[in-house]
Amino acid sequence: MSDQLKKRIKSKRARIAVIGLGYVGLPLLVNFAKKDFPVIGLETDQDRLDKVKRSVSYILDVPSRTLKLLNKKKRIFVTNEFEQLQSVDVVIICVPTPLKRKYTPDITYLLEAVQAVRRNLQKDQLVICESTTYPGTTGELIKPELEKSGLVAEKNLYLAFSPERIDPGNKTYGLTKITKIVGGIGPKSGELTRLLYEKIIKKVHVVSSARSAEMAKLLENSFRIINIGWINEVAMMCHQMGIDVWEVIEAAKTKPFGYMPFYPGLGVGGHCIPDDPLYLFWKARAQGFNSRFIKLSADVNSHMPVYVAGRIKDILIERNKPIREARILIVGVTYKKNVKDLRKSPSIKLMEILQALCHRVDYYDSHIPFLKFANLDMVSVEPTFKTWGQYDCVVIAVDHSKTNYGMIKKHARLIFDIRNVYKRVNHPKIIKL
Ligand code: SAJ
Repeated sequence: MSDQLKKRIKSKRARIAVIGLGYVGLPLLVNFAKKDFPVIGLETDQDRLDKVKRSVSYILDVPSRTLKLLNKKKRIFVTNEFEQLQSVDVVIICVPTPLKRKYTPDITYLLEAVQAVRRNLQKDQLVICESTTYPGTTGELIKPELEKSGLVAEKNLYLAFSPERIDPGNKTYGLTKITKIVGGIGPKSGELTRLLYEKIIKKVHVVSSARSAEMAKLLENSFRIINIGWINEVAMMCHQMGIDVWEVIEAAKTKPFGYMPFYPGLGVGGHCIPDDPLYLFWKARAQGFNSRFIKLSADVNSHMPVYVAGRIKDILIERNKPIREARILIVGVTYKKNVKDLRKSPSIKLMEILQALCHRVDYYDSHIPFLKFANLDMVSVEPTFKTWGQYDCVVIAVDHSKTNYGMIKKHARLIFDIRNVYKRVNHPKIIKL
């Protein structure tokens, strides 16, 4: 193993480059800088580079004041010049891994990042991939690409996979409090990676290979998509059977072991849960295994906006209001509560469906003052007491904590509560999922 690199990591003199300054990369860069490592952020988005330099955070979990402090101390340096990779000891890749089509990975960003690393690779560098990807990526794609440089993994090149586990907006579990899984392409790479992350994260869990680390991440996220799909199916089942699914969930939660609550809604949004499990589905199928659970849960979840639109139509018909004459207000358009992120938001899908069915669809979300997304170009309505009564149905789609649900309940004519914000309220004008 490179004793020199080991010493530099242990003494926190190792220069660390983070490629991709999004919700994973920026917190990582900041936490290494806080521990006095020399760090450099590589980012292709000029707006992000400008904002970091001006100490203006665009990531919920990184306060602007943290950037200001680190910039003042000249602890962070960001650039789009990938040649800077020639001067570092460690490179951590944190780029997006979206889907190309419904069940097909798009590793374009990852491949571009790895090729940039290869073009600037130096002897005894440690390269770590944090981007969620299918089992085998590190060994089958990243290793061969980097070895085109002539360097050899575990000899004069070190390579590992360590999945990001950020939960955006989670105030309890920030990056340094979430156990870090590490899987080296070999034992030397694993050991160097363990030493590195132990400098900023309380617990590091080392597994035998990069593939195990890649798979562990996908197990975590598939666990979520499957259980969310299941509870959404239970919600539809309970409605058909005249049972209150929310009461049933609260009852099941009283079991102190062997049960973990999930909640129905419009399906899954965000940068991870809709996509990551399908990386596993794709790879498993390529290796001859068809994961029915992943595909089924992805289909159930993506069906929810259609199901909810159908419920809205039924609710209005019961009140002699044809949906084509109806004015609908969607409250909450982000992909989950208390985050300012629209990526793959199911609320957007619901609004697109309703726009084709209703006379008018508006939205209110205090986090999103205006919406230019997909083929929507809208402005959030003002949350005045006059607003809510102007609509035939107000749909609570995302349960942001800041929304004034009391005012909505007082002035709205009809409410379709998808997230059970009115859990203790029994009123004929409040209909639940
Ligand atoms: N959702 C439900 N019902 C639930 C839980 C979630 O409908 O009971 C929906 C949310 O509204 C959202 C989607 O699922 O649209 C994903 O929610 P999430 O809570 O999984 O949050 P993400 O995608 O921002 O972050 C997740 C992490 N969250 C948690 O573990 C709580 C974690 O799975 C990963 O660290 C992260 O994805 C990632 O980066 O992979």
